[in-house]
Amino acid sequence: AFVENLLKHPTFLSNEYTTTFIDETPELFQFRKRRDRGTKVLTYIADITVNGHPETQGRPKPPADLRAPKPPKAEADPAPGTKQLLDQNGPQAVADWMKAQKQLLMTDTTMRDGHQSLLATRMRSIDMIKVAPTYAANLPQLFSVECWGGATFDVAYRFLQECPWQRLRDLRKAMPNLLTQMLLRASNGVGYTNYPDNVVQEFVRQAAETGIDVFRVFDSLNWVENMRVAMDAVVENNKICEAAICYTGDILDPDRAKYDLKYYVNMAKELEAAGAHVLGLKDMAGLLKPAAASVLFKTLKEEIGLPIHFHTHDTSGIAGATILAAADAGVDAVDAAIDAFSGGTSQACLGSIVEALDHTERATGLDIAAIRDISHYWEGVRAQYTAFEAGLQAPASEVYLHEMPGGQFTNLKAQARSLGLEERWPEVARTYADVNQMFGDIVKVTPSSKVVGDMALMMVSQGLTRADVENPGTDVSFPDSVIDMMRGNLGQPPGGFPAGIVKKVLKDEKPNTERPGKHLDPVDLEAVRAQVIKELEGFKIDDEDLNGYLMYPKVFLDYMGRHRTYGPVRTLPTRTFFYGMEPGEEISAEIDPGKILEIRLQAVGETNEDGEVKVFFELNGQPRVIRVPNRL
Ligand code: BTN
Ligand code: 3PY
Ligand code: ZN
Repeated sequence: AFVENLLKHPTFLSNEYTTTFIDETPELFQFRKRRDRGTKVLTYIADITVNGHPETQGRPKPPADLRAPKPPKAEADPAPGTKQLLDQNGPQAVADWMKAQKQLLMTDTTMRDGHQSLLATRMRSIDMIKVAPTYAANLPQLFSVECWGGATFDVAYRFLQECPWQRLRDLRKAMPNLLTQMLLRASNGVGYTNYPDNVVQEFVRQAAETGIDVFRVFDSLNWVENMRVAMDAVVENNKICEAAICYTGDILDPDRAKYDLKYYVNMAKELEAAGAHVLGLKDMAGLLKPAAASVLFKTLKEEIGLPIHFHTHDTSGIAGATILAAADAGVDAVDAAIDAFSGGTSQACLGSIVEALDHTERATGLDIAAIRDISHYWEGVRAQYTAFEAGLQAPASEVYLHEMPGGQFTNLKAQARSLGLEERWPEVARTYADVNQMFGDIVKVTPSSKVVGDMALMMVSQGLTRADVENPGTDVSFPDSVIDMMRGNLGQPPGGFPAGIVKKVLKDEKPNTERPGKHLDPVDLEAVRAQVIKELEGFKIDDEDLNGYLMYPKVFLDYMGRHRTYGPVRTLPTRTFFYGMEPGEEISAEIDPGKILEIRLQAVGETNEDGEVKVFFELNGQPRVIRVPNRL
C-alpha cells in the first residue's frame, strides 16, 4: 500500500521527485528513494542478463574468471601539487612555474585520449574514480591528468548511460592536488559542429566550475580566429588556457611547404598574442618525427615566451623517440599514457619515458614504482573492455601516408568493415590522402577528420577517384559533412578551400568565409531550459544538464529517458554493466556515498507466453523479482 500511495502521489507522477519533493515528503521518500532506485538498477541488470548489451554482442568477451582489479593503495595524504599553485597564484603563475622547471613535466592521458584511442572511448567513470586517489597520493608530481573532453562527453551520455559532469565532479574531488585537463574543440565545443558563441562561453564556464583546470583548445582547421571565443572564456574563468596548434605534414619535407616551420612559428605567435598561457603542440596523428621535433621545439622556444606542452600518438611506433628529441630541444611538458594504455594509436608509454629520462637533467621526478602499480591496475581494467579493442596489432608507418588522427583510425576501419570495404583498407587509406589534397591539404582532426573520412569512404564505395570527383562533367553527390564544411561552417583553413572543389560541391551557392559564430544568434539559455523541462515532463534540469543538452540535444534527452528507467547504473561494476550477472553471483553498487546496494542474482526464469522473463534477485537480503521482456 505504501508503494501504491507513492506511485499515485501527484508529484511523483509528474516526475518531479527531485530535492523539493524529498524535502516536502520525507516519509515517502525514505522508503521510496531506496526502493525505487534499487528497482531501476535491478531492471537494468535483469535486462542485460536476459538480452545482453547491444554494444558487446558478437564481440570478444573477457574471461569468465576475470576479477575487477583493485587500485593500489594511496600511500599518503596527497602532497600539494600543481592544483594548489593554480588556485593560490593563478594561471600565469603556473605558466611561469612550468618554464622555470628543469624536469620534463608529464601529463597522464589514460582517462581521456588513452582509452579514446584504444577502446573507442568506452571507459566508464567507476574505473577511473577508483584509482584517482592513488594518482593524487602516489603521483603528486604529475603536471596534469587529462580526463575529460574530446569524445568522452558524447560517449558518456550516448553509450555509457552516465552523466559526464558527474564524472568530472567525482574525479575533481578525488584528485585535489592535481590539475585536471580537458580537450576542447574551440567553437565546436565537445561536438562536431560550430556552436553559437554564448553556448561555447557557457560550456567553458560550467566546465571550469565543475572542475577543469587546464583547457587544451584547438581548432580543426588551425584557424586562430575561430579559437578566440573559447580561449577568452577560459582566461575569463581564471583557468589555464593551453592553446594548441594541430601539427600536420612534415616541416622537413620540402614537398609539404604549406605546413613549414614558419607556418608553425607564425601560428604560435598568433596564439601567444591571443592570450594563451601555454602553447600546445597537438600532434593528433603522430606525424612529428624525431628530427623534425628537434628543429620545431628549439625554434619555438626561441621565438615565443610561452611554456610548450607536446601531445603525440604512437601509431607509427616512434613517439618515444620524438618525445626524447622534444625533451632535448627544451619542451616543457609532454603527454603520455600509462604503460597498459600506451602504444599504437594511443600515447607513448609513461613509464618508459620516466625511465629513459632518469639520471638526466630532465628526469621527471615521478615514482616509477607507483607508475608500475597503477599500470597493473589499468591492465586489469583494460581486460574488461576486450569487446572494444579494435586496434593496431603492430606499428603502422602507413600513418605518414593517410595522416589519420589516433582516435579516428580504428573508427574508420570499423566503418569500412561495416561497408564491406575491409579488404580494401589500403585503398581507403590512399583515398583519405587524396581527399586531403583535393580539399587543399588541411588539418585533419575532429571534426575536419570526419569530413575527410566520410568523403574517402564514399569515394571508395562508389569507385570514384579524385579526378572523377574534380571533373566538372561528372555529377557527384557529396556527403552532408562535406557540403557543410565547404559552406564554411567549420571555418577556414590556411589559404581557404580550393575554389574548384568549393564550386563543385556548392554549385552556385556562395560559401561563408567569415567566422561561423559571427552568423549564429545567441541561444536564449533560459528559454531552452524551460523547453527541456517541458520535454522531460517537468523533470528539473540544472546548469550541467542544460550544457549537455546544448551540445547534444537528442543524445541528452535519450540519456535522460533511459536514466528514468534504469537509474544510477554508472555505479555498477563494469562487467555487470556490459554482461549482466550469473546466477549465484553477488555484487555491490554504491549509489550514494555510503549507500550500498548488495545485489545477488538468484535465478533467471523461463520466458512466459507474454515473452517476459522473471529474474530473481536478493537486494540487501530481501527477495525481489523483476520482469523483463525477452527481446532475443
Ligand atoms: C544517482 O547516482 O543517484 C543518479 C545520478 C544522477 C544523474 C542525474 S540524472 C538528472 C541529472 N542529469 C544528469 O545528467 N545528471 C543528473
Ligand atoms: C578529439 O577531438 O576528440 C581528439 O582527440 C582530437 O585529437
Ligand atoms: Zn590525441
